[in-house]
Amino acid sequence: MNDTPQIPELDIDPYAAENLIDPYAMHERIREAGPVVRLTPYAGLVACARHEQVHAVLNDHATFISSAGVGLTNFNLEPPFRPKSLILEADPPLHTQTRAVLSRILSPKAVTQIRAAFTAEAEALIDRCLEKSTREGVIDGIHDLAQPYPLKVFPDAVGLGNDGRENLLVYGDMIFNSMGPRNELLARSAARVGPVTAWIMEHCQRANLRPGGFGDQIYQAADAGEISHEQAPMLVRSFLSAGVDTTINGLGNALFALAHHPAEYAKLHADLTLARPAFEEALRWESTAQTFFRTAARNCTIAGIAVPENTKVLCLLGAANRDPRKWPEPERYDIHRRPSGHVALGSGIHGCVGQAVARLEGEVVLTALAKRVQRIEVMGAHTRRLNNTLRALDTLPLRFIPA
Ligand code: OVP
Repeated sequence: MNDTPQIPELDIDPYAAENLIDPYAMHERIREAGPVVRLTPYAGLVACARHEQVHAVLNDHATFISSAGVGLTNFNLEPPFRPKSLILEADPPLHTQTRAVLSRILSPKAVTQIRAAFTAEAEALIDRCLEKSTREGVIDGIHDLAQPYPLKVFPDAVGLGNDGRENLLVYGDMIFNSMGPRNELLARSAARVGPVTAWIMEHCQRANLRPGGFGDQIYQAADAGEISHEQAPMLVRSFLSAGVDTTINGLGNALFALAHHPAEYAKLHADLTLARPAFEEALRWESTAQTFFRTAARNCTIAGIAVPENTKVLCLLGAANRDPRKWPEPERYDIHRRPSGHVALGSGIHGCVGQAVARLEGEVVLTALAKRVQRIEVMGAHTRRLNNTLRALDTLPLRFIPA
């Protein structure tokens, strides 16, 4: 007699190139195998792909902790590749203290103060894209639009100088690869990162941050005694780690979704108030951060299945966001869907602290686009930039037909 539910085992490597290129068949296999499964290539790990369990794990931060790392590496067994983030890779009470500071700096109220600048930059960029599209017949949705926009507005808001911003791309690629296994992708970004880490830390120093920007505001919180002065540069590092590669790919994926769904784009063009919901639905449909891990702090259960202490729990956010148990016709990109409850920005106490800024970027870019561009034509095959965590495009050839 054995009434303990058994955990399904699947011989699936989520980091195999074929699964990074097209994760959706893999998502379905993991979701349909059970609420929690083992993946044989990674001993000691369990994976959740259904919305209910992903949501439950993310919302039980006491059982499923972040301080042992939110990637595949268990920091209880192996040292972190860089000093741990004071917010991402932290639990309460440390997390509570640092989160309060970043949360205030990135609050919806703070976002009203950057809206005008973010809007003006979006309009100028779409004008440049339209002009190039008209002149050359094709633009690249990533290199001409999705990449330059966050690389301009976010470091401006943080208060970084103009030089060397491309270092943020190299660093972001490295951080998000480091959350997966030590595969070829990680080796390649580690080889590129070299002097970039020192550049990043140098630009976390107060002297290199414009007074009044998001970065300087962290130091003001240290002046006020809310955090220590030693913690301040590490929290600026979180801005520089999490604020650029994420939104670049969120915008890139939204542009991809709209380019491949001309009827949805036509609705957006006809009604600019759909820009924000169209961006939100793109986050659900093609989740920028595909995966995050937690670590079981003690022997526990997921959906009644025993999970031993110190087990790494892989949360497949992109799979949860297409779980048919949660979403009708989950494969459809539908800008009239109101996808509340999606987990593309996480959920619970670690839910994206920059989400108001991310949504602002999505809204103003899609608004400026839809205002000026009547139709988007796909001009050829897109290519992907494979990353262990991010769903990222490398190229997206498009033509913009002016309104
Ligand atoms: C998506 C994130 C990602 C990478 C780094 C950090 C946060 C950090 O806090 O350093 S959240």
